[in-house]
Amino acid sequence: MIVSKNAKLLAWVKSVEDMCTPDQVVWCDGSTEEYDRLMGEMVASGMAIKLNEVKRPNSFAFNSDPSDVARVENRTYIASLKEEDAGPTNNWIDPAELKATMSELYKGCMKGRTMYVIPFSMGPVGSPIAKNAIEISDSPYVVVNMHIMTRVSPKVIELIDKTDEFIPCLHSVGAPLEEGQADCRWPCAPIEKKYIAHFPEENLIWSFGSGYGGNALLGKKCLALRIASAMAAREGWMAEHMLILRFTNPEGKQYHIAAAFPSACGKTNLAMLQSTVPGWKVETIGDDIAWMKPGPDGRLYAINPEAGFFGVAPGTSESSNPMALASITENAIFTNCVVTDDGNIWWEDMGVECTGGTDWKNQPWKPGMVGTDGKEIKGAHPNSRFTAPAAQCPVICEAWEDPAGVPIDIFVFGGKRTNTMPLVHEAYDFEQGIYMGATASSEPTAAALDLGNVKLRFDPFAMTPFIGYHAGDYMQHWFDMGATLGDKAPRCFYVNWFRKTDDGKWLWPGFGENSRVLKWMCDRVDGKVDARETPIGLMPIDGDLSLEGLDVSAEEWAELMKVDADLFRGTLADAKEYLAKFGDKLPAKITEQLNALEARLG
Ligand code: OXD
Ligand code: MN
Repeated sequence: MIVSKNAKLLAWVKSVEDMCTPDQVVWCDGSTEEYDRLMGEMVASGMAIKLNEVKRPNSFAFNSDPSDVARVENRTYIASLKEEDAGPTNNWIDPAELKATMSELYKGCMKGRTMYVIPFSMGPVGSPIAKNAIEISDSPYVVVNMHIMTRVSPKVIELIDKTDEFIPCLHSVGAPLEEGQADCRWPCAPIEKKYIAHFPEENLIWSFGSGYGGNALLGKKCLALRIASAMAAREGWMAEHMLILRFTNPEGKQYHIAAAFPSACGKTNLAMLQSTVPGWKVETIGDDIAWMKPGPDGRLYAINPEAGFFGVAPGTSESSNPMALASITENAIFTNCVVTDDGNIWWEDMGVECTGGTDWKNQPWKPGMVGTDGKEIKGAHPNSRFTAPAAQCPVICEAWEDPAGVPIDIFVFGGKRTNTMPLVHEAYDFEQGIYMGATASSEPTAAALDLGNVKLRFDPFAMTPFIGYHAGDYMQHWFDMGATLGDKAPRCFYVNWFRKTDDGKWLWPGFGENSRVLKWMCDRVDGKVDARETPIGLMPIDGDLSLEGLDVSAEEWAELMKVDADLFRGTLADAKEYLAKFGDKLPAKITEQLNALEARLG
């Protein structure tokens, strides 16, 4: 066991041990031996199910408690010293008060459990852009997931010993065991005791009560987005909820694209897209988070701080994302999916037949089963996930671990709109691009649709739940970055893959065909094609975005590209109402863009 010599780290670990009183403390090393040992222990305790070694080698399934299935935004806090620094998109509690409340909860919370000290790096170990951190957790499930999602290594301890710098992340499932008390399959605390707390001024994370995803794997949303976004604003870089991909043309010229979409818009699918444009190929660098800094040549360079994919399982199929399926053939973790009778894994819309198995609630299950309410019982939870090493993706880019990052040529923003937003439009300049990102919006899902009051859900830069400070200051930081980058700033585009006809038919085939839209963007960057000036931005001239071989008629294309000024004015009115909540923190440049757009719409 390699233990740090750093006084600050040792003191923190000791203070947590004293507060949480675990049975033992184990320093993790990220080794295969450690992974296998913990998986073995979890299989023995019944927490993990080992999948069939032939069908899904070295892979395991977990089922969470039915109350602990997703990020809990209403229990997530930005505890800045001043309330106004958290802003209207965050929950705020005074940090002293929150620490007092949580310290009470942490008292004795690891009794009967092992406290794991996990040294991890977000970004390649030792790279100047990477951050060293320690997660303390009492969940072995967290340890094995951190092995895949981050770089867990004793080298991180060496770096902390040398630099005296690390980000402390404390996590407990919040379920102490009394003497002789048997553990349950998925220990966690009730919702009112769950807290996902961030102290941005101290670069500190405290999480209590949940064992699931972003609530518990603290490197991801908590560190790489909430804490990192606050650090980035202070230090002049960017931490964004963006996929990163490399698009290479037949001559070998590379374009790097970073794209922000709210959940359920196909981010992982786009990151691993199979291009249908002859000779052009996509390679994946990241599917969720981008850290970006200006490089020595003044361009913006991006790295993926993560080491794995934590992807939504349902809907992942040979047709929607064959590369994701190929990434999870072995060495994967599945949470809240169906374990089939033959020991394989399954979820809804996987595109393969399932005759039955055990569902995410650990009950015997068959497709088509209906509950007492007459509704079909889903086998997998809608937020069920796979965890897989990024290196297993067949189209992972050779540069994905390059500490220097890749230079970003293009930013893409988007949301899910069945009307109003055309397939693609380009910003006149970077500042309009910021406006597009700041007003990115999606329609509410059918379940939430109130026909009397159809409102849009705004999700600036797909970052609403992940901005670790005031969202108005965050928007201003985008303008500041624009000023730093000047004419080297990426070109900005807005896409909408989800437009429908009045009778509800998708107008655009999506998936691999989205490569046609990316190619048009690259042609714009190279100055190979002109564009039409429209009130909302620059749009393709007919014929420049190839539709060859697609079942899209001229009328459908016209509909996909239509900008209805009345509908757009409606969106603008909703955007105004939304942006008003940022008060005097709303950058004046956003208002300028909004007014200019309004004037252009006439
Ligand atoms: C995710 C999310 O899990 O954005 O990536 O919710
Ligand atoms: Mn995400």
